Amino acid sequence: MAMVSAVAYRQTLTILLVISVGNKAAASNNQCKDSCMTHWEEKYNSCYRFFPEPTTWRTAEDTCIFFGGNLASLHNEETTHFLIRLTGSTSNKLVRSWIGGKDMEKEGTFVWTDGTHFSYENWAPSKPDGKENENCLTINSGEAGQWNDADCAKLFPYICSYKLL
Ligand SMILES: [Ca+2]
Ligand SMILES: [Ca+2]
Repeated sequence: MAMVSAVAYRQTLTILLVISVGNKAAASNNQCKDSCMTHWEEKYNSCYRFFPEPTTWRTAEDTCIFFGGNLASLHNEETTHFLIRLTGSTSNKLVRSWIGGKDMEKEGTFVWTDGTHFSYENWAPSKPDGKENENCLTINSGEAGQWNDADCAKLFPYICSYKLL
């Protein structure tokens, strides 16, 4: 178990290092925090970026934290439509992706990792259905934009966001 964790940790560091090197130029050109960094898109005063590389939910959240944000939280239909487009999803092609909802602390009580209020919900029919085995939220399951709880160890692309100051 300890070895598995160590390997996962090293993989995380490697991923972060690669992302870090790739974004260094972009970050240094964005001293002002009133616009989004290169590769990030603005919506409602937050910046969003889709990461297509499938990872575990925890690694995804850690990567988002590295960029000063969290996995995306959702609070309205407009942002849902925005994220459908950002992930390249259509009614015929669903790109199931991690977002920041979790219920591992208390089964059935979902919270957002960015600390915002969990009020808007967009579950696919008969979801959530995973009980204690599925404690992490994905978008684009069932229909585009709809949510499904998933095993946090599964590998999916993910969406990070951070708030503009
Ligand atoms: Ca659960
Ligand atoms: Ca499920």
